[in-house]
Amino acid sequence: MLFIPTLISLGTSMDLAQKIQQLKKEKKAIILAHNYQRPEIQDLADYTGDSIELSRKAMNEKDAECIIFSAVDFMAESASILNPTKKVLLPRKDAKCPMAKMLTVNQIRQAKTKYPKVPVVLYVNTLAVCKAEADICCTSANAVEVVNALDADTILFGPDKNLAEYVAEKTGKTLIPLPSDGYCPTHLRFQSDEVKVLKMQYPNAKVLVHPECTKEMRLIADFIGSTSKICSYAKESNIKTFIVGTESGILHRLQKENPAKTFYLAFENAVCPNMKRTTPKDIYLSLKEEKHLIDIPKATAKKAQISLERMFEIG
Ligand code: CIZ
Ligand code: SF4
Repeated sequence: MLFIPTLISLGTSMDLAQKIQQLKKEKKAIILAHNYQRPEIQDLADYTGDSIELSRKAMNEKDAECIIFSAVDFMAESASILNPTKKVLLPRKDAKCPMAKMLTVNQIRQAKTKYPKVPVVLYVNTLAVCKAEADICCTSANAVEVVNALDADTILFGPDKNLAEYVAEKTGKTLIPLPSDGYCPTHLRFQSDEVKVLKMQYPNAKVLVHPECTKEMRLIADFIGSTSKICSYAKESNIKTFIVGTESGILHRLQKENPAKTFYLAFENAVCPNMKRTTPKDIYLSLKEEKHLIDIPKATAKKAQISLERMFEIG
């Protein structure tokens, strides 16, 4: 029962795949796909991973001049900030993360005025203009480490309230959520009751949950981690069956990397519509017409880069 609603991989036609390969060579391009992308996009990509893993891959690809970043807006922005000499293209302009939109520059500035000595930690799921206002960024893979490393007991943290709550539990620090109720609509849909039903069917299964899920999901989890950490946990574990609480796209990578293991999505409709906008045809058009170029004003990019680099110094 590996169920991904309406997203059965149809693959990419030979013709289209060949054209993409040809254009990739001509443009000295690489294709990076987030773990939540459609299976056929993951299969086309040079690398699949989480947003920062992918940005760092791009940094190591010295000969690449162009990066097709198949994901959502803030991820392509991070790749562009970290790879200022390369063209970064987001194949679908309308692939936008609703959680990233929940935080505005004004909200950050107001919070800074209200709490002048409190450091601002922003999850990478923020737009570049917001990253530019942060003291440091974090991902779901290193948020606990980043907050622990700061010489402060109270921290402004945004935009995901669930991640803030999880990091507060792990570090014992006070995290003030910014905004007060930021969330990922896809991860919010997971419910512990559905996991309990699956656990009855598969009593030996381990439950792997993303920290963007609610507390009731975290309480039922055997392991809480980012997509990259969920992938390494599944690979290293001796267990053969897993119930997974994150976006559906991850199942393709998990199954591909662990053919002898079985993965069940904790909620069948855990689909992020923005992550699923991009199709192989969009990748082709993006390469051919060099669209949509991420173009962040230099001053903003520079400040956002500092927030990201501070994170790398820790994590
Ligand atoms: O940064 C990423 O890639 C996100 C948002 C998800 C994850 O946990 O990998
Ligand atoms: Fe944003 Fe959630 Fe979609 Fe990730 S899964 S891109 S956090 S809406």
